[in-house]
Amino acid sequence: MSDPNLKPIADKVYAGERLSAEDGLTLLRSRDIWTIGELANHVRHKLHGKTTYYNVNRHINYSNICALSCKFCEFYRKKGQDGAYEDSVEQIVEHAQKAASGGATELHIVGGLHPFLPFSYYTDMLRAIREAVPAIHIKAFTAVEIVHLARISKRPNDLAGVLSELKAAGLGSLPGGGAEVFDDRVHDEAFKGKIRSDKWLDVHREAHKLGLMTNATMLYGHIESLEDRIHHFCMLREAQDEAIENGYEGWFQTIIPLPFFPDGSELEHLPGPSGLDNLKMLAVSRLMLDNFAHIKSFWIMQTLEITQVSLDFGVDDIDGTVVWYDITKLNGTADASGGGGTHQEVGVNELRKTIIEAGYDPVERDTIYRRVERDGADWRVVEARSETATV
Ligand code: V47
Repeated sequence: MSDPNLKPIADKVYAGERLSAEDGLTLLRSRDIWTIGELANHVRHKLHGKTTYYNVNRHINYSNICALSCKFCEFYRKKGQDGAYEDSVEQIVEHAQKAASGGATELHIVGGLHPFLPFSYYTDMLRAIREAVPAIHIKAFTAVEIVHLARISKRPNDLAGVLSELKAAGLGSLPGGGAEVFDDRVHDEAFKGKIRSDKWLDVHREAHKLGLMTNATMLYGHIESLEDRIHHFCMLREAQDEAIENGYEGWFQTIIPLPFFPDGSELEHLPGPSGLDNLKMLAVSRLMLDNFAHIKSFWIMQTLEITQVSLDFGVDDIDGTVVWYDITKLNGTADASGGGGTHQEVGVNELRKTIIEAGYDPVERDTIYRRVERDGADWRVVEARSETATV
């Protein structure tokens, strides 16, 4: 241990005690990446041993037209602007059918806050997918979109009603997007107009009460401080405590820390986080979120290489085969066309190889972490979901 400040924190981790916000800050300020990794790895092994989860999924970004203009976002366009698009329900069903015939167990569907599409577009989309490909899990709409849907369906205060209607139409769970960083200063500077943390957490609370599982994210490495990052972890941990203590039927399954990609955004002048920062954030997520079962690396943003190393730094979960991704564009080798673009796909064999090479055991899961057995594009769930939030 090269940083003696980490000794009392290590004692707590080995004793299974909860870390304080101060501890979190000490970890983020420390340059002793190996000790931080070792501590996170200890917790990871205690919870999951050598198991590393991955899933076969497809991301669908149904429209990039957005009423908001978040400074960190290179994805949004205004209606009529060059590059703006919106998929019809038929086009989305086509994507879903392709995904299903390729063996996907999950569709991850999100888009901008479209100013003109009616609420029925969203329920029609869910119903049409459900009818065309009944076995596939639909994880869709961030909390930001849910609040938008509540507004356009003229019931801004009835989040439970909106979520129930979406659930009845086929919604299976909520993704973790749109959380950004839970801080009002950062909110007002970088994504003013978007919902604040209280609303984001309200949506997830209502979803949990309805038995919908949800995920969480944090977008870091832009204008937030280290204190803001820790505050974000603490708010998520509290919200998860609430779900557990009240026996809600849903809860947070995983956090996906998202490193900021500056290219093409209004914050392009910022450098974005380094590989070391990324590893540290994944590890500190594992250490601070003691009531979250999983820490997920989204390889699209972390790269497959950092993802592989991160399995020794607290990560037990990798998203996924992905296929197409519009929100950030890689200029690396993952693009099938050889350049930057939105086709970002990794095959199951490559994902498994990445995990095995790192010394871990790959386990395919569905969206709610049940084990999946696969024969090519055919798959079936072979294990029931674990009953508690942390295992
Ligand atoms: O909400 C936007 C972020 C999120 C940029 O729930 C950016 O399983 C980096 O939430 N640089 C969408 N990030 C991605 C997301 C996600 C991904 C994988 C799995 C899950 C899950 C959720 O991407 C947005 C926003 O926070 N984002 N712009 C950017 N320039």
